[in-house]
Amino acid sequence: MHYGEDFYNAADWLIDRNVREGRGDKIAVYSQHKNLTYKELQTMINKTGNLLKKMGIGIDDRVMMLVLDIPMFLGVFYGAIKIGANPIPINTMMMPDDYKYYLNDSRAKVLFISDALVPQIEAIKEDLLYLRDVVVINEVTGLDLPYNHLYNMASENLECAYTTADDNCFWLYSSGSTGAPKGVIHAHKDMETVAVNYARGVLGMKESDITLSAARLFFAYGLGNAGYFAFSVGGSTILHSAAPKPEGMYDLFKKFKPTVYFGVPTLYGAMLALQEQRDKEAGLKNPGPSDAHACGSLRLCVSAGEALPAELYNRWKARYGIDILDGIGSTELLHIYISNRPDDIRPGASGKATPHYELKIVNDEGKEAEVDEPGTMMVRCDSAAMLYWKKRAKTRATMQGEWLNTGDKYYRDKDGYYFCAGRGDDMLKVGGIWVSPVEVEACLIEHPAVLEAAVTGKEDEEKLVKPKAWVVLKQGQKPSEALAKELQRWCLDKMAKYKYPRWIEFVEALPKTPTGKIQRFKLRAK
Ligand code: 3UK
Repeated sequence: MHYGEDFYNAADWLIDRNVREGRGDKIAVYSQHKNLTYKELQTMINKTGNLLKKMGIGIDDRVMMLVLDIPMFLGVFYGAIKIGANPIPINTMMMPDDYKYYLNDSRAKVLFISDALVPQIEAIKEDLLYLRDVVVINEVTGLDLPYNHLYNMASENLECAYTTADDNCFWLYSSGSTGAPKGVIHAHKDMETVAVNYARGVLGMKESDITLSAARLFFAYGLGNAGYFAFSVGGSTILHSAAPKPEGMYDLFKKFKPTVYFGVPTLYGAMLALQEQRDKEAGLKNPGPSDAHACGSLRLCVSAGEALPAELYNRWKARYGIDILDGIGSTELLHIYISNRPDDIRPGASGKATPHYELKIVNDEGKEAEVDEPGTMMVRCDSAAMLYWKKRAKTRATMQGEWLNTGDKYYRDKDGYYFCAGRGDDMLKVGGIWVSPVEVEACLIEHPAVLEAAVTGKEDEEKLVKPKAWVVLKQGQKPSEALAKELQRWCLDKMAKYKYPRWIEFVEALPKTPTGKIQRFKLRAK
């Protein structure tokens, strides 16, 4: 292939460059069942890229990925990118109807799916309009036949497609309070922009670092943490396919000795609770950093997805002597654009702008907000998504020329630190993942006993927001503990588990505007 000067391919910069620069024998990926050197990772990517080509996939085609955090995730993701196709990693915790939407909306021609998730698509097989092939992956044995055969036969050599910095590279889906999830399209250069400015610029990531992420690779947060930060500096990453649980995280700390850990507030809370329980059982009176064996290899922790309460930061720091850097990111901006710094931490604040990311807070009059005045956070940077796939109105509302409207309310204090002041819409972040109150309400209303429902965020004992439902029952129905439990069960069965209301309060009526819109802010104030 003869490339022009504008050639740029993300897989070339992140993977092939490491081999060219002599890191071929260095471990790139640690995982439960196997470790991969950079050379082995490159080979896996090349073979997968060649397999895709054999299947008729080429430049600008979409490849959907319903894949757990296993090494082959990287094979498919970068294999697709290398041939100019666009991988679309999808949340593995959703329901069949969600997958039907993603597959038909994106018009992906092929789906790679972890074997454990296959039952999720059985029921929708007949409704898929564009999907041609399904490739099933087992973490240990590899691809199902006949693809395993094709993979084994595939060449270990693969040239990059002639792509450029601005070419479509990958998509991620993001959900809003109303309307269907939006396909967020990122360009080839976006991962490098994030890696250079945030991973190197803020975290000081270097070749000796080993990353571990509680957030899965299909989130923009997890994709950076475990899918490309380490590769951007010739470091190593740890992949684990089990759901992130406190016990499992400590086991991974011990086994793989990460240097940078990326968590979410809920998990930091749960990990501390477990540690405090263990301290108690061991009869430790004043446990502190001196017996911090559990986190001995870490130099830094990161939190994102939702605000990290100062109290959690303080408890973690007191127990382990390690800082947690809270930072805010989004799928649209790809990663963290405001962050605390290792030498400059304000517990309870998001911090200051990532280098080369410009911030502007706009008040209700459309003017730049004063110190301490809340407004909408706008960001100008080079890693912003180009558009939402075939959603023009939403694209226009969010991608406003050079500035991107984050939808977050923020204010800046006199010292220049940025503080999160909630959302402009009613969206909730639960364990770092979006929950739309409208979706939970719609699910509750389907229950035969429910007339109306409203869902708002309520802080639990750790000061982390979880969904609470306010329910108006149909005539003849009586509020009871048992009915509340039944409604929770109903939600658990019909939606991804993290969305169910943790509290149910029965009320006579819901506060509404004259036009009949639920006033969730009035319920929040109750
Ligand atoms: C909220 C936060 C307060 C905020 C993400 C790191 O979460 C990520 O992306 P999403 O698209 O959600 C974005 C929204 O989540 N949020 C995220 N982090 C914080 N609010 N403090 C925080 N530290 O409403 C934001 O608009 O799912 C996080 C890196 C990449 C990401 N995509």
